[in-house]
Amino acid sequence: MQIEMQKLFDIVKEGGALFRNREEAARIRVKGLSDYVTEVDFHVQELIRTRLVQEWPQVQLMGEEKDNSEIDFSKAVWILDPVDGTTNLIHDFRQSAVSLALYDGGKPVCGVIYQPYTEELFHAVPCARGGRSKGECGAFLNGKPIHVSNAKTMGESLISIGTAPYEHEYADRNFDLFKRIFLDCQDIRRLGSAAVDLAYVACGRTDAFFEMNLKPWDFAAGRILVEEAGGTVTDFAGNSPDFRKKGSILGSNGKIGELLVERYMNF
Ligand code: 2AM
Ligand code: CA
Repeated sequence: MQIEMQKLFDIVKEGGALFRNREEAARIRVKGLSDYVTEVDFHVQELIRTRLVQEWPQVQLMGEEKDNSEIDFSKAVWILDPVDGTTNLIHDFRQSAVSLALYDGGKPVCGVIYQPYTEELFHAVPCARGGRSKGECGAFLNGKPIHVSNAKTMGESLISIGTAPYEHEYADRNFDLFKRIFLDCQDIRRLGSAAVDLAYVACGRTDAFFEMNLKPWDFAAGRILVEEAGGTVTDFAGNSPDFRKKGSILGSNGKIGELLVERYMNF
């Protein structure tokens, strides 16, 4: 299927502009432990859903704030997180993004991550699939090609972690892992948005990012970005993740991901 990327950019930017509504960001519902949704999340999803249906009426939508039980993954499906980094949004911490990916027949077609605070728009179109979308293939930040870092050792790596705050039963295991990695790398970061984390790996700001049990909309677009920027995205055992399911995600420049799996993640 053919997607005109500029249309998609306009849609995610329109959605991202709604992040600045502090009144709506203060209207919060608790979905689970450390798992929140605000009026902004619903508003952004509804706006983007409406626009996508206008442009591509045949494509299904999987979205964080809707029921997804009827999705047929053998056909085209948008995977949308209207606000990735909702806790950050609530605190006006300014590290949140719209994350939107398109998969068709189980294959990635394109991914877009838009960070409205910095007006940074990351996008990727897989080259291996023969340019299914109009425009160039590869990974880009505001239209310029991006690439993962060249870091080859732990000592030169800045590593972004995800704390899985909604699953405290893994806290001991997670923080033990963070400590072992922290002692060997340059430093660690905790941004609070898996989509932004993966976009930062894709453009080489960090060398790796990992978090347990992410949902498809947290990583669907970021995965395409990292892979098209020359990196890898796996689970903690180094295997390819299933974009339809919840799972642990490790995105990296390739080399640092290999080191993390070999030396630290073999619990
Ligand atoms: P969100 O802000 O869209 O909810 C933070 O640790 C990362 O985990 C964010 O990308 C966040 O996305 C995601 N997240 C929050 N709650 C989650 C849950 N219950 N399961 C999986 N990922 C979650
Ligand atoms: Ca979300």
